[in-house]
Amino acid sequence: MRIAILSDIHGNADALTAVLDDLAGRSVDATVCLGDHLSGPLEARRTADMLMAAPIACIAGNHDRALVTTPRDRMGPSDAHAWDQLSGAHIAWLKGLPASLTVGPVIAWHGTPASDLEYWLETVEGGRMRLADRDAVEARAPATAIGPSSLLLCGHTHVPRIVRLKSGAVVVNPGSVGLQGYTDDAPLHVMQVGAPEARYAIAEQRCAGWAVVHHAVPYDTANVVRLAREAGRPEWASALESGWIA
Ligand SMILES: [Mn+2]
Repeated sequence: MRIAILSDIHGNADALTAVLDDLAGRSVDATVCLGDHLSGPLEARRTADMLMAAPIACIAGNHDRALVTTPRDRMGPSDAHAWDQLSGAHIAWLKGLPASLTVGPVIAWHGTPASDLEYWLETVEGGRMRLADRDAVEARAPATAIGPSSLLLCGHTHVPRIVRLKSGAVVVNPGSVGLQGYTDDAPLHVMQVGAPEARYAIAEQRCAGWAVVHHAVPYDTANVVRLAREAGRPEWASALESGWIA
């Protein structure tokens, strides 16, 4: 089995286009997308139209959940910007997204099995993100239904990683298609990849385990950087342009 893993597009239709073009030259059995598809100061409508038309199995992220559960006047700026572009059909699609999905030995979540807001493989410390301690990673894993050949997928943190559990199962975060840096609060921290390329991963099952390849796909960021600036989001513009938070 060979599976393409996308996550955290955040309305960046140009990055998604580059990833799908890159994928078109490779052969996979399935493509999954791990949520936070639309929120941000970019092109939510165009992104939703692309995802709804593509043979991609999508799950909901915390921002997708917020778009269908939070009143417009209580949304953050990223959710509100996306909401204003969406039609009833887009909202209906969002409402139908599951919180997790299983494809053979592959199980996908946005954050952890318990929460779409929790970081699985990272810990925030001193305002930065680092690889979580081994016990913390194990504690966040599902207690049942995984085995040594399981491939467990998560997104949400935008940090590409491969972590092997004591059970032999592998946890993969493909990184983010659309946004290579952000700041968040509670607690305040910065995430930055340090390069602007769109990220995704391909995992292939072999006798000895999963062979995982992380891809970094360059694309023309001029359009999304302009959109972020026009929306008054200089932090987004910086992350989109460079992968760093200025
Ligand atoms: Mn998220």
